[in-house]
Amino acid sequence: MLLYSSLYLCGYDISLDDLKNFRQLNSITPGHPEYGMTPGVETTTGPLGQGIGNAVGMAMVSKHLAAKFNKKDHKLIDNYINVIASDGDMMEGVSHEAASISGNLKLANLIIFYDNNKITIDGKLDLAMSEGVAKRYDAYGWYVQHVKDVNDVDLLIEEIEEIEEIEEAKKVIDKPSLIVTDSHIGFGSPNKQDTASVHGSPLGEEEIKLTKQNLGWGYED
Ligand SMILES: Cc1ncc(C[n+]2csc(CCOP(=O)(O)OP(=O)(O)O)c2C)c(N)n1
Ligand SMILES: [Mg+2]
Repeated sequence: MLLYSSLYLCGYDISLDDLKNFRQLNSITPGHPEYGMTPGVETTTGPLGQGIGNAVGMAMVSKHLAAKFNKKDHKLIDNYINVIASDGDMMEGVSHEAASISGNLKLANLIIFYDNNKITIDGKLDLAMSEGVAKRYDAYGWYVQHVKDVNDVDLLIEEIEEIEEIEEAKKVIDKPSLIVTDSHIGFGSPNKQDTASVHGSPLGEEEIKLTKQNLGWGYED
């Protein structure tokens, strides 16, 4: 929904009705985005870890094109590949291999934001994983930073102004970057925040009301 709503706000050919049809059969806003189905969706995702594999491929291509076409005073290719990845992405083997080779290739144009909400579809993350992801990426040769609470907007602004994780990440020219961002799934929902039940199901009418109250959200729609 973050992807689709961002595309909608950026003027892509996606309507409010398409957003309301999120995750419905035959809608152009399926739970797993698909290349060729939705304007602005440039790669198919869904299998956990695959997005990290895609991103590493994109970062490699970008580096290759830069090496081929950039001139000393004219940088035609200088883009970054920004990724939002989840606990499940960090679990999957494909992401381990992709992260390893991108450390080896020093893909400094790659920045992964790890949504460290410690919840998966099955429940608490430690049912299945308790490793130190940050240390693992450090060992692969990544530049690792930490944002303590992305849902605390004041703290986030303060931290970003203070440490400027993103600018900092861009200054590192010989390592890909991992920014571990601690977060709460279902933020603001009094009964469902930090639970697996909010991973893919709608909150429900009553809980939406309570969440809006809790967040001081004055709109009815
Ligand atoms: C390879 C693979 N295995 C299983 C699934 C099914 N699945 C979808 S989401 C998910 C885990 C969700 O947890 P997380 O990645 O932490 O996302 P969050 O709920 O925190 O947004 C699983 C196992 C999948 N999409 N891909
Ligand atoms: Mg999670």
